[in-house]
Amino acid sequence: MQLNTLVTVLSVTFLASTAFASGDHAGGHHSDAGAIGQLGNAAKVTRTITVVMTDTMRFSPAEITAKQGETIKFVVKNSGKIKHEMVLGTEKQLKEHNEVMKKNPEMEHADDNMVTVLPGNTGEIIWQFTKSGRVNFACLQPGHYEAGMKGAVIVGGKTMAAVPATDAVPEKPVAAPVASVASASIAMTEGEIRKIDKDNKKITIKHGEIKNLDMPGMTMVFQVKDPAMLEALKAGDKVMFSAEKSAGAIVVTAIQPSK
Ligand SMILES: [Cu+2]
Repeated sequence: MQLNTLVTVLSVTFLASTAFASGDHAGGHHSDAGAIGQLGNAAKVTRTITVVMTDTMRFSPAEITAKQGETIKFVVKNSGKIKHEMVLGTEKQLKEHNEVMKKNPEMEHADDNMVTVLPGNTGEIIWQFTKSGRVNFACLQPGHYEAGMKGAVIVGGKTMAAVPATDAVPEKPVAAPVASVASASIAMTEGEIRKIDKDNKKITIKHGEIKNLDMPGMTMVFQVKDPAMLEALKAGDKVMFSAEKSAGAIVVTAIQPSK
């Protein structure tokens, strides 16, 4: 039965991939990036800023000013001995995200507005600050945000107080898709494939809320239960999938094209 299901899923997926090949790839309905700006174009970078992260739970510099519309390349250096990350967001987004990290410490992010950096390494974020106001950043490794590992980018000439805290994260969960092909107990989540890594049996999906994991929409790297699941998939495909925690990882257990 498993095999039959898989074969069906794969063949349907193949047809769907073809259909979507030149289709739209907006898929922005779960994006919470709009409130803080957007992924920057490397060709439009006007300034490079090095941000150092330390085990004293600080960013240096912790306050950065930017012009509205400016695209900044952050070179993010981890000078400590433990893992750190820089995540851009509104304060509300960062707090929500911090709670999700506590519940799912095994999760691996791949959103454009963040970079996780191992000790001694350097990462990069290219970000365009499209709105004036305050864009916060923080390290969401467990306990680091609470310890004060945060900072802000002040965009434009307006004072911080003059800018209302806008936030695109929906208060109410988006209606859950009806479970169909996968196990009846786990609802399927909608998503768009960003990257496929066959060698490491991993798939990066920009996804909606994953109810069974109590996780809001974001872009994440998942393991796959069976590498054969990746065969007919490619970046840009819209899918429905289910994911579960298993052996310290978050694993995609079923995936199919969405209509
Ligand atoms: Cu940290």
